[in-house]
Amino acid sequence: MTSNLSVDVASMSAARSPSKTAPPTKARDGFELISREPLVWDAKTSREFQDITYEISTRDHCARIAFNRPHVLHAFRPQTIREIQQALELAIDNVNIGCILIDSNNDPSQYTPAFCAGGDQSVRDDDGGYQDGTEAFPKLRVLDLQIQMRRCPKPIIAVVDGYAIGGGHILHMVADLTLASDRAVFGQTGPRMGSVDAGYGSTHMARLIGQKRAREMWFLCRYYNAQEAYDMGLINAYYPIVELPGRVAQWVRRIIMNSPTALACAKAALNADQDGAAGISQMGGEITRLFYLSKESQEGRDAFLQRRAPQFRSKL
Ligand code: 1HA
Repeated sequence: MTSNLSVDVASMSAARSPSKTAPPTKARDGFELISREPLVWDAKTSREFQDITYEISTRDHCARIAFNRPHVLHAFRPQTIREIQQALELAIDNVNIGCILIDSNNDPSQYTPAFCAGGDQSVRDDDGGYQDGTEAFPKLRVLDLQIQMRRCPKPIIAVVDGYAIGGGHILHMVADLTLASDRAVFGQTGPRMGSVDAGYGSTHMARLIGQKRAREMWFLCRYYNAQEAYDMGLINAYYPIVELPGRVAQWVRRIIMNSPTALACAKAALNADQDGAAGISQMGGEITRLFYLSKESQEGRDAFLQRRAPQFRSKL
C-alpha cells in the first residue's frame, strides 16, 4: 500500500498517546486526523462506458462508478444497470481496490443535481420490465444489481447529491454506507408511478428506518431532506456540498486502512440474517477462503493429489 502520512498518523495502533494518564477521548480513534484532500483518480480509465463513468484511484485504493445521464436526472435504463454491474465486477476483481463509490456526475449550471431518479420511465415496457433495445426481453435488471451489491465483499458507499428517488433511492439504501450533500432529497414514488420494489426496497428500508417510517415512505410517497434522512437512520452523514468530496475521501481513507478480510466478514454477517441461505453462503464463502489458507485444509488436497490417505491431525 502506498504510504500516506495522514493515514499512518490516524491509525489507532500507530498513534501512541504521549501520556500514560491521558483522559479517554473519542478523538483517540484518529478519524479527524485523516486527510480530506479530494481523492486522486488515475489519469487513464481502464474501461469506457456510455451511461456511467468508471475511475479508479491507485493511490487511494478506491473505485468510483458514477451515473452519467444528467439530462434525465440519472434515471437508469437496462444499459445503465448492465454497465454498473460490469464496473462493479472490475472493482471487485481488482485487489488494489478496497472501497467502491456509487456516485453521479453533476453540473448544477446545466441540470438539477441528482444521484438517480430511478427507472427511466421512457423505456418502461408494457411487457413487464424496462426495454431500451439492448435486452432480449424487458427486464427488471436493477434487482440483480442490488444482489450483486449485497454480495460484493468490499464496502460500497453511495454518494448522494440532489435527488435519490424511486429505484435510485433503493440503490443508496442497498449500498453499505450513504454520504450525502445538504441539498440531497430522498423518496419513493413507486405507488404514484405504478411501480413497487417489494424486495430490498421494502424489507431493507424497514430495517434501516423502522416499520412505521418505511410504511410512511411507501404509502405517502413524500420526500425527505438530508437532515430528516439522517434523523431517520437512512444515511450516515451529510455535509455542505463543497465539503462532500473531502469528507468522502476521509471516509474512504479510513476504510482502506482496515483489514479487508475483517470488513468482508463484517459485511457478510450484517447481511446474513436478512439474506437467508444466500446470506449464510456469503459468510460461508469467507470461512472457506480462510480455511483454504490452513495446513489442515491443504492436507486434504495434497493427499488426493499424492494418492494417499489424508493425515489431518498431523497438520493441526
Ligand atoms: O420502482 C422501480 C422498480 C421496482 C421493482 C423493480 C425494478 C424497478 C426499477 C425502477 C423503479 C423505479 O424507479 S419507479 C420510480 C421512477 N422514478 C420516479 O418516479 C421519479 C420521476 N422523476 C420525478 O419525479 C422528478 O423528475 C423529480 C422529482 C425527481 C425532479 O423533478 P424536477 O426537478 O421538476 O425535474 P423534471 O423536470 O421532472 O426532470 C428533469 C428531466 O429528467 C425531465 O426531462 P425533460 O422533460 O427535461 O426532457 C424528466 O422527464 C427527466 N426525468 C426525471 N426522472 C425521470 C426522467 N425521465 C425518465 N425517467 C425518470 N425516472
